[in-house]
Amino acid sequence: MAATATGDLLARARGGDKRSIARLVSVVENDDPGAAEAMRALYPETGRAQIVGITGPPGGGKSTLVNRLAGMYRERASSVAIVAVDPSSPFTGGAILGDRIRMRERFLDDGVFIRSMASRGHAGGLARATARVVNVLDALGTDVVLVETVGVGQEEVDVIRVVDTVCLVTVPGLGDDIQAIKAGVLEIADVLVVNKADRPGADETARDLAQMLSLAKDRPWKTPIVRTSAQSGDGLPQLLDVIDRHRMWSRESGDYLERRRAAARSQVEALLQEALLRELAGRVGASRLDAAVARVAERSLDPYAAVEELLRG
Ligand SMILES: Nc1nc2c(ncn2[C@@H]2O[C@H](COP(=O)(O)OP(=O)(O)O)[C@@H](O)[C@H]2O)c(=O)[nH]1
Ligand SMILES: [Mg+2]
Repeated sequence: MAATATGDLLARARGGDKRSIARLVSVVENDDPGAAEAMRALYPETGRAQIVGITGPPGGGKSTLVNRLAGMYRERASSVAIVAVDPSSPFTGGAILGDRIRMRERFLDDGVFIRSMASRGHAGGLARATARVVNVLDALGTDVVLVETVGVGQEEVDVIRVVDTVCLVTVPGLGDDIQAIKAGVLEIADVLVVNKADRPGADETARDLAQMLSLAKDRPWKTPIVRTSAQSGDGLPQLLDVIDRHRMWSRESGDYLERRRAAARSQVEALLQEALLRELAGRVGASRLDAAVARVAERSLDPYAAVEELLRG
């Protein structure tokens, strides 16, 4: 996109034009031409939105919860955005599209912006694309950004790192699945949600989670466990309350700044890595690289020696 075109798009998006916001979000999400210029213009205005993450295994009721939360936040804020991220899907389709249509039906509300993202061809990975999208929404004055992501693996953990408060959603009777969640995600959860608490077994699940927390290493924030029924709305005010409490705690304790610093570091380091790799690849040259790779494949050179040789020039 030409510089003036990006400028025009920015101006319209800042003016609140929904189609321009959607367009701008796409440009930045896909790292299309104009993305760097847009980010440069918008970045100084980021840092104001409350960013809440909802993660957990599929089917736990995350989308239902996010819909409810969006409605509740809308009662006290003029603009709310939902970013639904599905790292397990190679394209935006299937379940997530269904979610989006259901959400659209619910929100004919102009104050709610909805975007779904899958892991299709994002420059620098889905986590960074999510960070860029959240930054744009933040800079455009969105009060609350809700990030929903299917969570179990590393990419999902990376996605959720962009938020201020991480809510991990489980359901009664997960049994061994709770053990699976434990590994990667439990330590980054700020709030544990036992959703579908209208079903039997919610108390046991809450107890299991409390026990797992007691075994985890001590952290200054004591992770609360909230029982909800996203369907009926039971427990939702309590969840909102706990998210607010975490926000206040993290601001007062400085945890918030630490997190933002870590996020900034990973963003800069990732870009630096890309830039260095590009520069080095240019210096080494494709033919020398190919020749070294061929020798490594033939076992006449080991990979370490190959790198040393290539860097020596
Ligand atoms: N019984 C019960 N069902 C729920 C609750 N919340 C969501 N569901 C249902 O669980 C299914 C999966 O919900 P969804 O929000 O799509 O889950 P997601 O995959 O985590 O986003 C849907 O059929 C929901 O209607 C709840 O609190 N209680
Ligand atoms: Mg969902």
